[in-house]
Amino acid sequence: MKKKLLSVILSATMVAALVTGCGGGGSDTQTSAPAADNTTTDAPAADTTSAPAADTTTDAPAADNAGSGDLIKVGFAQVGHESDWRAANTQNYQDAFSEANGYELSFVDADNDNAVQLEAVRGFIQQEVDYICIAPIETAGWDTVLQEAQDAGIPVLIVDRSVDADASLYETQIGCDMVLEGETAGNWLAEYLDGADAKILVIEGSVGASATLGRTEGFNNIASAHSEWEILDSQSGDFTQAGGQEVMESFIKSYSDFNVVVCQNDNEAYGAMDAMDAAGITYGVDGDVIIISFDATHDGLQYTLDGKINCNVECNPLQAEFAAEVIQKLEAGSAIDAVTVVKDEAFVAPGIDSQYAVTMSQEVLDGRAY
Ligand code: GYE
Repeated sequence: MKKKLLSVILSATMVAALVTGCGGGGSDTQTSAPAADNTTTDAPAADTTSAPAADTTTDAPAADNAGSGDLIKVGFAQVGHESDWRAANTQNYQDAFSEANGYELSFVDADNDNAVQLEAVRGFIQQEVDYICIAPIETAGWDTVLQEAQDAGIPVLIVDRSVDADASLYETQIGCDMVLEGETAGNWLAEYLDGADAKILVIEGSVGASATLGRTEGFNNIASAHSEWEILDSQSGDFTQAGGQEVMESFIKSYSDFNVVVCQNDNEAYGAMDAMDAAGITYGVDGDVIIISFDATHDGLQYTLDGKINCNVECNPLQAEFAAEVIQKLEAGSAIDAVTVVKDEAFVAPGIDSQYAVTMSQEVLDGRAY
């Protein structure tokens, strides 16, 4: 199943897709819960996952070669296992790219190490997989290896985060609009504060990740229009709970006067809450400090429902169906969208009304699939 010719044809369709300015393709993710069994591996070495039960949660067109023994080989170079979001995203890929669905998935957990991720992609090229999905740890540094994949005739899908490489080096990009997420957080804060002063601490995600860069840019776009806001400090918590806790502990040592903490994912928020609990600082709707989080995973929304996180901006990790759909289109020789934007919502604690967010309820939480 070599893709050399197809890749050339696709470059033409990609240009057409870019010119028509596509985005989204109605990408409203409403998939049901992935299986609870999380098979994320820690091993950086390429690991061909065995097929989980034939339980697919995607709406993507069924692979017509399912069961024929002619599996489509997909290599997935995943960021790591830093967060609940990531675990849900990995599970979603393993479910969607199962043998029962017609795929042989080679999964590599790069453990947030750029060199390991580049090595994984080169391994997929050597294995002569049919498609490569990359969730890039950082935006930078992809040109050479993407060129190598293109030279080998292997189409690449950039998933979750984005790259700053030339778009002609990959087929498509699928993911959430991180700048919009940051702007939503900022717009909600402006609405909530209604002109009151803000002294803001930001716990950023991993350095150089598009999720970090985009959320920071979006939030700053709104903050710059509010002279009554001051961003006191901004440090990376690496999208982990331990990182969030560590950064918050150091913020608490350095700043005695703050009333907003922006955590760029839920796990960082859990760590920040632990640090504030230990220091006797109150937060949430009944506390002194407003907490904004991103991801809106199940546990993050539980904290939002409990009034501990004031506002939680979603990033939907259930994105594999879009990747599968693109691959099926490429298999069929059909045109694909250059960019698929996975849509997000935002959620606020009970008692808060917002034009930017849904007020949390038990019903919303019960409907959460990840
Ligand atoms: O917000 C964070 C994860 O790239 C959108 O990565 C993703 C981010 C997500 O570690 O929890």
